[in-house]
Amino acid sequence: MTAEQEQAGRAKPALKRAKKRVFSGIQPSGDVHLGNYLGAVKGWTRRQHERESFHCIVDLHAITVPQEPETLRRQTRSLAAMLLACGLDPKVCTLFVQGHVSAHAEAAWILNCVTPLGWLERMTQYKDKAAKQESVPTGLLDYPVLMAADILLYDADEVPVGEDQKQHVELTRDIAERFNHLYGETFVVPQPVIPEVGARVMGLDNPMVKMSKTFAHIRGHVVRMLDEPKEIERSVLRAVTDSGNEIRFSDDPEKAGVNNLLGIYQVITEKSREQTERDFVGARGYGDLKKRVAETVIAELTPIRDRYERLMGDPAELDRLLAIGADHARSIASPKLEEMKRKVGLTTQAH
Ligand code: ATP
Ligand code: LTN
Repeated sequence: MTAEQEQAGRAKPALKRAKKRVFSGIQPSGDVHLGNYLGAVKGWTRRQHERESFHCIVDLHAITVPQEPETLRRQTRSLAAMLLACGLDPKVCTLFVQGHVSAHAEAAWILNCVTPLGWLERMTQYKDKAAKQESVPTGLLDYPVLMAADILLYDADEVPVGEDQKQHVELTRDIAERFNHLYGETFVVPQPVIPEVGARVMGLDNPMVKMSKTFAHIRGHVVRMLDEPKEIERSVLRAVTDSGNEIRFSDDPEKAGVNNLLGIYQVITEKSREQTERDFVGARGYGDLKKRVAETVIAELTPIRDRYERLMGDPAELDRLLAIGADHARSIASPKLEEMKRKVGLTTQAH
């Protein structure tokens, strides 16, 4: 390493801001489900007033697996309406579409050039998704570098995600540290923020796998945010449990189904673990538990569905809000990208 690079690698004090900055993303790759909501989106809405928040609809990530263009377009707008319906307030936070801010793709290219291939090949999500494809697009392998670009362009302090994304945020930290070391202090090294409950909502049909858009076609796997109350009731009442009748939290894999239902109830009601268990003292078996959970989910999702329908009635207004979000995002991302280019030598002027 040159003396200049060594000098550049010394730590710079963390940025001082009035509020911590948060960045998170969600793919417009299918219907939003209870796992996305409880593991990520509900927390975003709760914290948006205490943090300077950026929430991004990551369409460039969505195309790492095949997408029908018209469907992708529709889902992008629909996801924007859903996030607003869940409570993200465009006057308080920044909501935008990743592909509308070209800095993300440019920054990803620069970060690609400092990311060893072996780091990407180790990612468990890549291994899982690649195993399901006959021909693996390069973008699928590169997915976490684009995610690092998303986060680092905004100097985010915190990245609120479900448990499945923790490895990607850790990789982002490694990439940030490597770039800082090679080119001088440039990026804030972000922290993953994983909720204590709800970080891994499991499939109702199989409590050993995480609830996922990928399995949404399997009947009874997900509760979609837009499911009708009858459908929600049917899925929850059919949820796989065990042959016992004890309603309590447990790490026992046998009790994963009951644990999942209690977790869903706890995140929605915002009660403690003890209070949650107390609510089911005297319940008559899992039938009562499921009925109560179904009612709780329906009560939470019904107003969201109503707001979603209203928002989808005015697509021009949705597009206007997304354009404002992208303008603001660009005002932060563009100077950061310029700084990256300068550090790497991609501009003719060093200062
Ligand atoms: P896919 O399963 O197709 O990869 P996904 O359902 O995981 O998609 P994403 O858009 O990748 O959806 O994730 C959006 C957010 O929801 C992320 O923060 C992710 O960690 C979180 N999330 C996804 N599934 C769950 C789940 N089952 N429990 C808790 N959080 C989840
Ligand atoms: N990979 C994430 C989506 C995502 C994201 C981000 C999350 C893309 N960019 C930046 C947090 C921060 C997922 O949820 N599957």
